[in-house]
Amino acid sequence: MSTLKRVTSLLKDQVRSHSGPLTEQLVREPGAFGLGQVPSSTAPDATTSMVCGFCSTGCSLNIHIRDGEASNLSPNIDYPVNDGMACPKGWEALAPLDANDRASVPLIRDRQTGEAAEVDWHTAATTFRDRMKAIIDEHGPESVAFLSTGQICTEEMAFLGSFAKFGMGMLHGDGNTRQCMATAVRSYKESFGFDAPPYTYADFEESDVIVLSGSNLCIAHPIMWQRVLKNERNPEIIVIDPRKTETAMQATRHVPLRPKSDLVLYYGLARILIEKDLLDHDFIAEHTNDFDSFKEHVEAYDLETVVAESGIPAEELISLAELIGSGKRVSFWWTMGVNQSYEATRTAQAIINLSLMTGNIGKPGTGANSITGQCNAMGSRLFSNTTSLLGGHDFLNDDHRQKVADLLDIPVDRIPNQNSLAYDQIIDGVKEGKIKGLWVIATNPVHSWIGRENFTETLDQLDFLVVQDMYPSTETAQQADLLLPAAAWGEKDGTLINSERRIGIVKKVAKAPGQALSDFSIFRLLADTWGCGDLFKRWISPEAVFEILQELSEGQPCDISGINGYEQIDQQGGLQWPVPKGSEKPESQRRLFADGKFYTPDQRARFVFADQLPDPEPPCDEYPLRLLTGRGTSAQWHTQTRTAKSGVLAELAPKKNHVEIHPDDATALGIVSGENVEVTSRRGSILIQAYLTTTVQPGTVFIPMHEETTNRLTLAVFDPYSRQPSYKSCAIKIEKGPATGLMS
Ligand SMILES: Nc1nc2c(c(=O)[nH]1)N[C@H]1C(S)=C(S)[C@@H](COP(=O)(O)OP(=O)(O)OC[C@H]3O[C@@H](n4cnc5c(=O)[nH]c(N)nc54)[C@H](O)[C@@H]3O)O[C@H]1N2
Ligand SMILES: Nc1nc2c(c(=O)[nH]1)N[C@H]1C(S)=C(S)[C@@H](COP(=O)(O)OP(=O)(O)OC[C@H]3O[C@@H](n4cnc5c(=O)[nH]c(N)nc54)[C@H](O)[C@@H]3O)O[C@H]1N2
Ligand code: SF4
Ligand SMILES: [Mo]
Repeated sequence: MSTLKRVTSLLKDQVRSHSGPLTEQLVREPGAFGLGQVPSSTAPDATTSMVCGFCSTGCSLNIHIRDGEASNLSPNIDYPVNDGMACPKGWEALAPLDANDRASVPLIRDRQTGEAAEVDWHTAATTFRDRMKAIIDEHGPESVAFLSTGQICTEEMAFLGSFAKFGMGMLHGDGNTRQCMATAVRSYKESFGFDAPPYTYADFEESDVIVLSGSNLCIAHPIMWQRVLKNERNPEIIVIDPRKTETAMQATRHVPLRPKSDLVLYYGLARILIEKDLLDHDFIAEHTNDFDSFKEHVEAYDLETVVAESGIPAEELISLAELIGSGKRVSFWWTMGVNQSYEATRTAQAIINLSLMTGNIGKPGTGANSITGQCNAMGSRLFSNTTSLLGGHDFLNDDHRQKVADLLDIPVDRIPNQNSLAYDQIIDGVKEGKIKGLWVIATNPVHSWIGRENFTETLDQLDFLVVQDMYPSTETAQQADLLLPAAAWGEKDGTLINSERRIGIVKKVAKAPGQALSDFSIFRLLADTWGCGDLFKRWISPEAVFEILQELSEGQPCDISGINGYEQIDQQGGLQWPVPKGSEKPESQRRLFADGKFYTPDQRARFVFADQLPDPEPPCDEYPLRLLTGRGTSAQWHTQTRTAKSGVLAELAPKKNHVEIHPDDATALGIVSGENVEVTSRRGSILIQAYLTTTVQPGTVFIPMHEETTNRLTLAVFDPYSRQPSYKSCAIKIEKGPATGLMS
């Protein structure tokens, strides 16, 4: 019997006992639930293209299908993002699907014995319903929450957020996009009136001056870096990063500022621009508000202060400001070195302010451009129903709630009129025993959450932990009371939105293992079992949900109501929002704000600024070094549940976890390269190999985030506006470790 037939018949046996529209459909149409052949439109031997499911670049990959199953891939040469290129993760994107530890059947874990028993989907879905309902009945809707992701399809995120909040009555749900993009969201909303990254990747090629702040493009977005290299204008490439990263090495200028001195640096640059009158006065007058008070604010950031705090010499600061002020087309790009800080939002806005005051926005090669991280972080920002109500709406706005209720044909009182707790507040809720049921989808917080030294104990306090993942082996899945096995990228249909607002298609080109279902189908099954399937009558397929999202977006800045189904997206090389109804065939590269009109009520951008905040944990006598964390290599993805499954990628990754130390610090500590050392923060201690390098400044060290132990050290502090974790700084000490053993 073929695998497909075996799986289908197995599934039929298992769901036969349960009646109900959903499970009947499951038996009738296994394909609709992620089981079955690749799409019928794809011939048994064919090539189809889809966007990559790792990073937010959104490269298109040609998937070569043999005997109805993806057999190989190559980068698409006809896509406006990657022009025929892919990074190692893209080339190896199919490998994680074949891993031998894929989750293929739902599991229920016995807490006493720790043993996990295989169950059928009916048991899994009714267990989910009964245990979550029991918690809600006893402790109220605030006692359950979900933590989601930027790595599933937009339609899936929307279904999850809608089922959880409108169907189950949950009030609290957040996602790993909080760890990643919350700062950009908040700063854009305040400065531009909507969460709207304005750029298109062509801007990399059309700039004269490219300023990269806290962004290691060569490692984290290698194909964006390839776009930079295609720039024929001989651009100045300025990298503002305390480390001499791979990107800094390739740049024309590296600005090795002291960690966490960005705000002072950008205010200082603004002051020089004002002093030297390198401003776009017309743009400021016609399209912005609050410049005069900003000008007053930056008065305090004189050269002496900025030199002292940033460590960048005065002449370097002046020449940097002159480059920015006199460049015709200056683009500012930032990533986690900015977003992940205790004063992240105001820092991002300080960058936005530089672009506004020099009029570098809305024109080719310009912009205040936040680069996203995960393949669908942008989808989650707009449609996950977590921080904002579906389609960038506001839970606190009665008109928005009514509009969404009418469009979805659900009672308005199903839509919460309060904001969800943020990720850290949900975790606090678990610690305090207020949140007793938690559903974790496509994220691995036991590894990735900040300062998580007691995280496993925290999760143990829950009455019920549900994890929905493609592997049962992740650090978080191993703790689950109920594991829901999910189909992965390549095994399901839907859309992802990349960094430049481009909606791209993903397709089912491989069968999910065993009984694993697409996240979409899991949400359908759970909604039906919960008894609220009626609310989601129209939510029958990813494309049907895409249509609903189009309706919800109408009239919003992210209006996509004019897209003619998946087919148009597929044929046109992805589509950048907005595409309102009646749009002409959209150009393949589009940026926002060409008319100088922003999304604020008076259509003007705002200069937003604030005083510096105190560093929550500066180095001190006991912990004299500063720890930075981030991406290690282009072959490693986050907690490595996927990339570790590829032999090729594993070969490209470091064999041992390591801490990068400056030789001066190492000498002072008597440490040689390759030696075991103990790195200790106020929260914990880890053993790790020392790697001596001058890419880090004396007094700072760097540990990649890919190793499970890194976040035992980090300090759980958050930006007050975005509540994004400050992953990139805490105080540590290093001591010589045991001579042998214990190393990972
Ligand atoms: N290979 C690979 N690619 C990825 C990912 C991955 O895991 N692996 N993850 C994706 C995701 S989700 C994201 S969010 C992006 C992240 O992409 P990036 O933000 O580019 O990556 P990071 O290494 O986290 O951080 C960037 C830089 O910030 C610097 N930094 C630290 N502190 C400061 C500071 O105070 N000021 C300044 N200016 N810089 C500072 C660090 O030295 C680091 O080089 O990458 C995406 N791409
Ligand atoms: N110290 C430190 N920590 C950090 C960072 C840092 O710079 N420093 N960066 C932070 C950032 S920016 C991010 S984005 C986070 C990332 O942190 P995580 O989200 O925890 O990392 P991932 O390894 O990407 O986890 C994704 C999970 O989803 C599963 N998965 C993949 N595809 C699917 C699917 O289609 N369906 C389902 N159901 N599951 C799927 C994977 O197996 C994996 O378990 O880490 C954060 N943590
Ligand atoms: S750059 Fe990002 S989207 Fe492109 S192939 Fe690599 S991981 Fe995939
Ligand atoms: Mo991220």
